[in-house]
Amino acid sequence: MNKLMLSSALLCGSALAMTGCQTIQDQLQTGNPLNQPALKSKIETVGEDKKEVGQLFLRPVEGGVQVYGKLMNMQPGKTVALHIHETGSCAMGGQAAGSHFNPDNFPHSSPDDVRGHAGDLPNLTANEDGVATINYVNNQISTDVVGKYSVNRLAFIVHANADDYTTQPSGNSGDRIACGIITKA
Ligand SMILES: [Cu+2]
Repeated sequence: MNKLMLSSALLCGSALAMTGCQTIQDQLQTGNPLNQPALKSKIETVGEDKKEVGQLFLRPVEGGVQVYGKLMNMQPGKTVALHIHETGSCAMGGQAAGSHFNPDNFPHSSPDDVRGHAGDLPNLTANEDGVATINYVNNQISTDVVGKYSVNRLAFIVHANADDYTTQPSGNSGDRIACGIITKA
C-alpha cells in the first residue's frame, strides 16, 4: 500500500498518473480523518500573551515522519525558520527549549542532509494573508512515545528570520518568536 503510494507520487508530473498524484496529495492534507496524527503541537507566541499561531502535526509515513500543519498571523511574505528543539518547554521566551534536537551529534545543516540535526526543518514563508504551511517528511525522527529519535515531549520553535542552513549552531535564524510542546495527539 505504502509502496504503491510512493510510486504514484513519483509519477506526479505525468498526466497519466493524475489519479495517483491526487491520492497522495489527499493523504498529505492536514486533518485527513483517515490518517490521524500521532503527535501534535499547539504553537503559541513566546511572550506573556501566548497567542496561538497554529497547530503542527506529525505522523509516520513511508520514508519518515510527516510534519504538517499551518501557522497563522505571521508577517506576510516573511520567511522564517522552524526547528524541533531538544527540550519540551517554552518558558523564558522559548529559550528553555534548548538547542536543536540532535541525537546523533551532527552539525546544523539543511533539513534534507541526513548528517544534519534531526530537528532541522525547512523554512516557512507566510503568504499575503500571513499563513504559512509545512508539509515535509523528516527521515531522522520518530513519533514513538520514547526512544533516541522520538520527538514526543520536545518542542517546535519558530524563529524571527530564515535559516541559512549553514551557520552553526542554528542557521542564524534569530530570536525565538513562537513555540509549541509536542505531545501525543
Ligand atoms: Cu530553532
